[in-house]
Amino acid sequence: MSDHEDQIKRIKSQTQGQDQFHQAVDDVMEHVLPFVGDKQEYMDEKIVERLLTPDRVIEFRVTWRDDNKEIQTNRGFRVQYNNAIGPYKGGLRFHPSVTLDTFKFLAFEQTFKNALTGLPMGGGKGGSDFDPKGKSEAEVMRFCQAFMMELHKYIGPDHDIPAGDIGVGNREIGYLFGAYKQITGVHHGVLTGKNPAFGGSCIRKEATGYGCVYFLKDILEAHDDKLEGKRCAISGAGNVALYTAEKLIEEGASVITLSDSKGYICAKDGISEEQLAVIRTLKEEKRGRLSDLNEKGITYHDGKKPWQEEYDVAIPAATQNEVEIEDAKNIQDAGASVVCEAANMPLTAEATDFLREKDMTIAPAKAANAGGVVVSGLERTQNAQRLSWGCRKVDETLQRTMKDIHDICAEYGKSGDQIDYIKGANIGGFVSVADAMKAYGVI
Ligand code: NDP
Ligand code: 2IT
Repeated sequence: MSDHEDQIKRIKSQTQGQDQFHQAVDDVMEHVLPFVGDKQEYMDEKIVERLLTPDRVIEFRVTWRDDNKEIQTNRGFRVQYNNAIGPYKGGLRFHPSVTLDTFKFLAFEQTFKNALTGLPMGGGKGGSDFDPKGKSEAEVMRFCQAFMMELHKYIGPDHDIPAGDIGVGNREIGYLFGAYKQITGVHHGVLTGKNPAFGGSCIRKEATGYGCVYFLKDILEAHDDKLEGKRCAISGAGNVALYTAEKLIEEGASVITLSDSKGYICAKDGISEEQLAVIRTLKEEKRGRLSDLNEKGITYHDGKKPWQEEYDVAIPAATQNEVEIEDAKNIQDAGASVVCEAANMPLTAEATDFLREKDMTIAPAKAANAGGVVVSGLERTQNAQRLSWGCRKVDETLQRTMKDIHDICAEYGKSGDQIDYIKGANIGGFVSVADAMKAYGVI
């Protein structure tokens, strides 16, 4: 066993139960270890060993009062994983299932994703086991204020800049930013994903989904293929799924499915623009369920995932490990040739291995969904400049950056006349972080 494998084994035994973190580490190290093996400078500097532990983990209590005047207590987290390239940057997730493991895996992934963007951003992630579902507006607001009462001590525009993720959208960012401003008295770019009315960037809301579609287009072009006419199955019906769907339809592809945690909808001939607008109102404004939808040509499938339909491209956009081995087999049977990971780590390790063996092109999350953090980076730039850019400038920069990320993946992932995007993203992200760490010496 090599030194590195020994270190990974040691870290895993010291962090038992953090299975998602281990899965993310294994995914990256599968490609990074052979790459660093013959590079003395990375070996001498013990870069891999240093990257196995976050810079710091912050865990705190959030106490607030619900509408019945009862006191509620939740757990809050911020994992500041690595700030070699720039201040910690990454979203906040509010979901009842989260643990420290969730945030460690997400912050580890974010470190390499942010490096791929070429923007000066380190990796972090945080959030709470608070469940916004079924809570009143006033409860969500009070929770966000209580959460920020503690979080504000650890963040800042040159230190750590959170944004949204599952359960944290425009509304929550508004409450969080309002609380930060009230506590500190300062109005600056400490959060991204803000409403454009008070410092947010045009296209940030759409950016992850749009970026995913731009990346998919780049992949298809590299394979002498095109997006127009492709049938796409999407899981999820949140921020990322909805704006992926919007851009796909705009580009002439068809969106066959969307899903939420209770079931999926299917439109054999594709969801129309008008139907998507209805779905957006249902999910974004009414916070309803897909089962409430009543649209011609759209069927609802309770308790099922969308992968058994027929399509060319699978786009998991809900959550981690949602595509299990049986789903991977369905994706293969569906006749798909590309899986574009819009969610973070949406495939189990087993599902990834199965699809790689079948020569499926997999666009890994740290490249394919980087569009969100790219526009977050541009929001920081605009805030620092005290300017607000036009939508076209942001969108063009997003498209160009997704193409640059594609080219980094192609450079480091070339294998014969194929591109291994997972390998390319892992090594490409690692090299940037490792080179910065090397320059700082032993700290
Ligand atoms: P949202 O909260 O807007 O939507 C999440 C969607 O995923 C909902 O449809 C939700 O269904 C579904 N979902 C969540 N958890 C589960 C679960 N455990 N099982 C099944 N379905 C689930 O989140 P986003 O769209 O922002 O995030 C989706 C994914 O994209 C996440 O992996 C996130 O980390 C990633 N991502 C997000 C970015 C962003 O800018 N927002 C940027 C890059 C990546 P239901 O409503 O029923 O819970
Ligand atoms: O996973 C992600 O990249 C995000 N949730 C967005 C992070 C950000 O800082 O915009």
